[in-house]
Amino acid sequence: MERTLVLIKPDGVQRGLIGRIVQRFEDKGLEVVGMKMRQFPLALVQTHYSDHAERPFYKDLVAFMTSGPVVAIALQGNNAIEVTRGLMGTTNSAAAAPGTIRGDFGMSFSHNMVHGSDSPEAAAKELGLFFAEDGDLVDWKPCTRDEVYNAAEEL
Ligand code: IDP
Ligand code: MG
Repeated sequence: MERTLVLIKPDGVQRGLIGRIVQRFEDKGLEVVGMKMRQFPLALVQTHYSDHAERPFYKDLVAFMTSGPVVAIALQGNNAIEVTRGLMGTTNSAAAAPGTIRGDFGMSFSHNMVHGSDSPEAAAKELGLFFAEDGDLVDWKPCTRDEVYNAAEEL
């Protein structure tokens, strides 16, 4: 199964959306295998967004992401990266489709409540930044897994 990193950004935490955002992922059948809340250090957030270092919004982005508490979540499932990005919606919340997290809860490009890894390489990098391999991630099998998936086809 694939793993991906989700961040609930400071706007999502401040607006009291942690529960409703996590609910979306649980409802879909994604499995939570790690979760921590921190005001993460600047160096970590800069490394996390290093691919965007040359973009005009980079400085504001890292300032925003270190301005308050963030919830980091490790999710697991078949095709978890793409499924998670689909649940999040497009980057600009105002244009994101209804039914997605950004489409249902937001109006902003930058205050768009959630981050999700966009490739297997990014997921590996980002999970490694936010979670220690030894101890921070939990290997477990939800008792619902054999119902969420058709084991004959998908597991
Ligand atoms: P993503 O979060 O949908 O993957 P990225 O292009 O990876 O979007 O950008 C990272 C984050 O930077 C976005 O989630 C958003 O918060 C911010 N961002 C991206 N593009 C813009 C922009 O044009 N204006 C303001 N903020 C932006
Ligand atoms: Mg991105």
